[in-house]
Amino acid sequence: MSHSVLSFDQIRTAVAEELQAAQFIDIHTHLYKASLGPIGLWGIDELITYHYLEAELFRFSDITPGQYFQLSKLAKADLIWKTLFIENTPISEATRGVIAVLNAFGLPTSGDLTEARAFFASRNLADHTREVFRLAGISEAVMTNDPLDPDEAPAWERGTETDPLFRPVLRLDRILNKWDQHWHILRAKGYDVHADGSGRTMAEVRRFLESWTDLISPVYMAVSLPDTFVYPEPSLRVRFLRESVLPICLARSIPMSLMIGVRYLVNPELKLAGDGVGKADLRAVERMCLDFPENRFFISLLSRENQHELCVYARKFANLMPFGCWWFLNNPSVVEEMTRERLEMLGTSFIPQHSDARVLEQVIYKWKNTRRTLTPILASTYQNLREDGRGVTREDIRRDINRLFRANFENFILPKAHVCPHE
Ligand code: FIX
Ligand code: ZN
Repeated sequence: MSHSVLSFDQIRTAVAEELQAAQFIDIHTHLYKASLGPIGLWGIDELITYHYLEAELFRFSDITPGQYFQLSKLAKADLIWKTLFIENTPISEATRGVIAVLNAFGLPTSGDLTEARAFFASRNLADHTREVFRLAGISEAVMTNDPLDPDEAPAWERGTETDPLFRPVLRLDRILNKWDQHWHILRAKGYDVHADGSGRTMAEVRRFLESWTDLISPVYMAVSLPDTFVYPEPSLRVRFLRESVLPICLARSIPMSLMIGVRYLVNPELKLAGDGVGKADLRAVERMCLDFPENRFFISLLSRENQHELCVYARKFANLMPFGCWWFLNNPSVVEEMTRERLEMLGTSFIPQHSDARVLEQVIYKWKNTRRTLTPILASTYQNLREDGRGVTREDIRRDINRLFRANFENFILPKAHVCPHE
């Protein structure tokens, strides 16, 4: 295969083509494999009632959240469509995303939702999912699986089919952040746990997590944490992390994903759309990486103000893998800043993006946007390299894109002994 050096002007086209051709791994989503039952969201009415769009609706419409949440799903979607897509121009990231999905299926992007509803109603979910992944250019999506979710857990306990398009994750928010509301569920399942963490609580939570690790084989464990997260501190959350969670992650060679910086329900009336953002104290990440040098940590932070210091910490700790432009950061203007500083400080040793998709078809626009935003960033980076004296080939670009969007994740979730030395 020719390894010819690209000209300055050929680089951008080569980057665009290689990004388009590459199949990405979407390392954090809220999508579900079909055998978990009807908890997975898909179709036009779910796309339009995405909580990002609900937040935007209340800025344009006089309807109150209380009135809105009384409406049926179809009525909510009709109101959002009329308000954000007809009476106003859909130029925000989330509204434009719905347009991109409709366009990807050749559906009208104006008028009413009749044709779109008929289209999605006609789709077979398994075939539709494969088509959506093809359009998005992803080979698999990593789920968010909650062992204490009453809508999800029973399906896992009854037994589910493995689906190569979806990878499981054990999500721990109900244990680590809401123990007071959930300890009794573990007790009812026969685990000798207590509200105050006394007695055999830590060992029993470890036993519960070990049983779920055996049941679902998660590729990592995960938790979202508030901007106020502190480590170390004399809290139950930190005790669970130190005595239950991280020891299992180490024993099973499973990374821990910490997603830090949420200010939960700053406006409770907005429900899922009510969360805000706060700058976190990353000395917590520093100490965890130091205290648990054999553990591996995926880290995603919600505050733009935390991003540069996260790059610095990633240069200090090889067991720290920065990933994604999370939630309020997943907008081209911020993605550009974050990706440029990561490339400048980390080379290709990070994971640029995840979709966080909650509705199946969102992966189409979220990954289209990622390719569109990253093309000029990667191209200018390679052009600088060329000008500084090292030619760039298409094979370089292909290898780097594979590392950014596949190999960094695949290697990080593999037991340490299995990492291929040349990767
Ligand atoms: O904690 C999380 O996984 C967050 O991504 C979600 O809670 C959040 O609502 C979301 O979907 C952001 O994109
Ligand atoms: Zn998420």
